[in-house]
Amino acid sequence: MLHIEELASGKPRYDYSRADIQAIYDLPMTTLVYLAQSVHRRYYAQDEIQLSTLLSIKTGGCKENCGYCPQSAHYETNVQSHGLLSVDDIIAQAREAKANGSSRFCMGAAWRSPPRRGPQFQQVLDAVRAVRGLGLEVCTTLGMLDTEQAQALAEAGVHAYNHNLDTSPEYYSEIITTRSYQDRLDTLQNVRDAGMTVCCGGIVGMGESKEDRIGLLQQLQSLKPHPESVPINLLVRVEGTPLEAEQELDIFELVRTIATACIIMPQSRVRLSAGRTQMSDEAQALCFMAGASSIFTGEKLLTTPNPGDSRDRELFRRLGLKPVAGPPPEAENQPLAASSAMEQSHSL
Ligand code: SAM
Ligand code: DTB
Ligand code: SF4
Repeated sequence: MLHIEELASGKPRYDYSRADIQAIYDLPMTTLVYLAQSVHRRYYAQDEIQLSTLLSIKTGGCKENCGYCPQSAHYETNVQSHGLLSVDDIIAQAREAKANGSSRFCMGAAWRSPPRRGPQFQQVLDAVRAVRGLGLEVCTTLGMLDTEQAQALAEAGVHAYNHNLDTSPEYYSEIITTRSYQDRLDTLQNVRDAGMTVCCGGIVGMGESKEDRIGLLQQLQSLKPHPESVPINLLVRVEGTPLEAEQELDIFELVRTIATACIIMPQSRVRLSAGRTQMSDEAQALCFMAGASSIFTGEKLLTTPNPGDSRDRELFRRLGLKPVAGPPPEAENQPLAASSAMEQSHSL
C-alpha cells in the first residue's frame, strides 16, 4: 500500500513494483501533478529550467535498426549524413549554445559504439576537453561503451553520458533487434563505474501500451543510484522510419509519464526532450508543472526540428521560468540542497 505522505517525502526508493507505479500513474491528474511538483521542489528550484543544447557530431549511417531513428542505415530518410565534425566546428557551436544561455552541451554520434581503431575517438576526447574548458557541462551520447571508453570519456571531463532504455523490456524487441536490453544495461553500468553521471530515459508514443510505459519507469527506478537525468522523448515521427505513421499519443500520457518519473526518482532531473514542436505551449507548461525541469534548446535536436530559442524565451517569459545558471569551469553541478515546497512558496 502506497501512502501519499511517503511519496511526497521525496525519499528515493529502488523497489517500486509495477503495481505501485501504475497506482501513481493512474492518480487523478490534479493529484498526480500536485504530488510531482511537491516532490520536485524538495530538490530543485520551482522556477528554474536547465537548458541543454544538442549537437550531432556524426550524423547518419548508423548500423543499428532503432525503429524510431532517422539516422539508422536500415531506413531511407532525408537525413544529411556527415562524418565526425572537427574540434573547431564543435567549439564554435558550443560557444553559440553558451551565448544563448545553455549550461549543458550534449554531443551525439550515430554510432553503434565509438570506433576502437583510428583517430576518431581521440578527436571526441579533444572536443570534450575543449567544451569543458568553456565552462559548459558536457554530455555525450555515442552508443555502447566498453569500460576503457567509459573511463577515457570520464577522464576527459564528460559529466553525463546519455544512453536510453527507450521502452519496457517486453516492447523493446518490437523496436530494436540489433542490440539487446542487457547491452544497454551493461553500458549504463560501465558509465556508472567510470564515475560519469547517467542520463537515461526513453520514448513514448511508439505504439507501446500504458503497461510498457510503466515497465520502462520500473526499470529506470531500479537503477541504483537513479539516473541523475531522465530524458522523456515524445516520438518524432520521421518519414522513412518504420514508425513514421504511428498513431499520435494522447499528450496526457506524456504528462503522466513525466510526473510519475519525478515522483519515483525524486532527485533526478527529468527532461522534456524530443517532440516539443508537436506540443502546444499549454501542454509544455503542464509538463513543467508535472516536474520536468530541463529542455533541449535551439532550432534542431540531433536531426529533427525543435522550437528554437526565441519561441522558448517567449514561453519562459509567459510562464515566469528562467534558465539554470551554468556551472563554473571544472565544477560539479549537483541538484540544489533539499528545500520544501512551503519554504519556496514563502520566499515569493
Ligand atoms: N546512437 C546513440 C544511441 O542510440 O545511444 C546516441 C544517439 S540516439 C539518437 C539518442 C536517443 O535519441 C535515442 O536513444 C532515442 O531515445 C532518442 N531518439 C532518437 N530518435 C528519436 C525520435 N525520432 N523521436 C524521439 N526520440 C528519438
Ligand atoms: C535523448 O533522450 N533525446 C535526445 C538526446 N537524448 C540525445 C535526442 C533526441 C533525438 C530526436 C531525433 C533527432 O533529432 O534525430
Ligand atoms: Fe543509431 Fe542511436 Fe539512431 Fe539507434 S538511436 S539508430 S544507435 S543513432
